[in-house]
Amino acid sequence: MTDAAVAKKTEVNAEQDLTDGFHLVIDALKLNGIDTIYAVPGIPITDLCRMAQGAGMRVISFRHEQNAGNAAAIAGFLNKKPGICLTVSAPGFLNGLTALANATTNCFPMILVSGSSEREIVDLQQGDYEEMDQLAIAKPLCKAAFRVLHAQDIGIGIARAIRAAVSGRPGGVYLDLPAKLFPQVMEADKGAKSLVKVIDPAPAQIPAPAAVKRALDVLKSAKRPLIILGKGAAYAQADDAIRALVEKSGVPFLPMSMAKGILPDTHPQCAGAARSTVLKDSDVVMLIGARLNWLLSHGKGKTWGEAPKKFIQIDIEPKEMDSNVEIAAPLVGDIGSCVSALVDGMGGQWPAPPADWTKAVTTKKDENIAKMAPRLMNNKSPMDFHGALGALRTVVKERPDAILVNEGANTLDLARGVIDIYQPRKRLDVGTWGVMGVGMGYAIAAAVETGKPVLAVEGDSAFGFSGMEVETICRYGLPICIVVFNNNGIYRGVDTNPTGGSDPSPMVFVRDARYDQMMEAFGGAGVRVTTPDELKRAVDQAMDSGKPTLINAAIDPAAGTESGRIGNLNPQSVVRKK
Ligand code: ADP
Ligand code: TPW
Ligand code: MG
Repeated sequence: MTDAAVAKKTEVNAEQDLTDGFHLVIDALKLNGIDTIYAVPGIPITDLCRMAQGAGMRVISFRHEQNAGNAAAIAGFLNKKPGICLTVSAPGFLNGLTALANATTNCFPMILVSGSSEREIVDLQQGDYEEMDQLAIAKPLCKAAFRVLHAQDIGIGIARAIRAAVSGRPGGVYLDLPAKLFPQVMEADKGAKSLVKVIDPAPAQIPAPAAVKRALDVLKSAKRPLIILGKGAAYAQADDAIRALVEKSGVPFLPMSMAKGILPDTHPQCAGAARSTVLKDSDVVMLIGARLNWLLSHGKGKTWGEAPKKFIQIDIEPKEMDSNVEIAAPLVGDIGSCVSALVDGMGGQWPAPPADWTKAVTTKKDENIAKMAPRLMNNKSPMDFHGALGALRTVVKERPDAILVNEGANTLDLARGVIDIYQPRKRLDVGTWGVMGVGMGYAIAAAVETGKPVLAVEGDSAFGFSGMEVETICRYGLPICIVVFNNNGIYRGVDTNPTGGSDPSPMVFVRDARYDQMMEAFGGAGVRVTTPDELKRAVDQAMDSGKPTLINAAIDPAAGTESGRIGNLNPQSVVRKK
């Protein structure tokens, strides 16, 4: 057909036998079971947002792309299928890119779909509207990056993006869709045939039997074994197999932050409250979906003590093995398959670890829990972190199916230790980068994807990075309760300007800021509390009502410590003049 004939046909007969790039993108996503898009609309994807909603997809429209991107990333983590973030070109794309890079770093599957300007103009750098070579910029920050130039390639492009995001080690994928693609018209039946339903997007990766045997031999040789569960284990959704392995082996387990709840923190074998002891004194450590990165002190040094260690590591990414120390028994495969193979290989009877080890761990853990208990029960005003967290710990105990989102420094590090988690994938936080700004994006996606109540525990600084999304929360009426730990600043609210000048210290904010009024501005509920009892009552009420709520919790500005629990990574001047 000539262009003129196509145009005529479009007008007359659009419904019956023509389709275009807009429809094909939507149809391709839907065909692959993707029903939600996290977006900020604008040229050239405005109509795509509108039409996706028209086609029955959930389109959650954000105030900033970074938050939409974080939402897509955590949706990917929760669902084991890529979350979709949709942005406009150059600035919108760049705003989404931080989230794409963060998703890749954390092994969360997401696809950043960005509209882009006209290729011919971009490549000659002739100054198009929002001109940028987005594909080239995205490439080093994600697992894979693709561009689709022709409507008939949309199906393949989306299929490749989905498979790249979820197969092997999951991660971020960039998909570049130039403005000109969307109105490209094609015959509807040809369009439908061009779509691809991805078959088995994340195929099982079965470990070799010899590798399974090697791992079991090393485990059996242990006098002081330890299992470390990472967020890869939470992602894998192999909860029953993991529980079987832990319980059959009798080995103490230590959950990394987002792996808390795969087995409840109150499980008798949980060694969370004896972390330093088990890291230092163990002799065989089985890592399941956890990397030996900075969060585990790279598997060496003081944290890991003098005792020689042997590591068994389960990971889908072969290159992860020996990344920091020698891995005595690498087990490459998907966690479900690897853990099931281990359980099968253990047979009917498996020797319990030496009782002196398990007893030592339990004793240490009970001691630490007992030491902490009175601090969590204090009802001081202004609150310290422990008093406030003691109240929230009870809330989560009473509402184990709620999802906890957590960011900040003291607010993060202390909450991680204090608040027990009882079910898998119920704790979402700053992850591998320790990044601030994931809070509202994660909270929104958690509510949208699961329909469960969300409790977001936020440092006042952390909250500020994505705080404008309270409007989004109110607009969609999401059951999210935000608690801002308001200590007037980053780490603490007591720093002063060393020169005595009128500028405040870079570490402090407006004193006693009314974050609660931000929520009220958009029709949600805002509450200010000053004691743990008030805090508990306010959170209970918010969670019972399901209404968007922000609780401004006044925390003693002097209570926190510099950098929370990772002060050791914070370089400080030794020749400070002021
Ligand atoms: P944490 O921060 O909790 O210690 P990491 O993000 O460092 O966890 O590690 C997660 C690991 O899990 C990554 O190395 C990733 O390759 C791995 N992983 C993710 N999904 C799977 C899976 N389905 N099977 C096996 N390994 C996985
Ligand atoms: C994207 C650096 C780490 S923690 C933090 C910042 C700015 C805020 C700590 O203050 P908060 O918590 O949230 O009030 P609290 O309870 O200790 O007072 N930019 C990014 N990521 C990081 N990690 C930083 C800056 C940082
Ligand atoms: Mg603070």
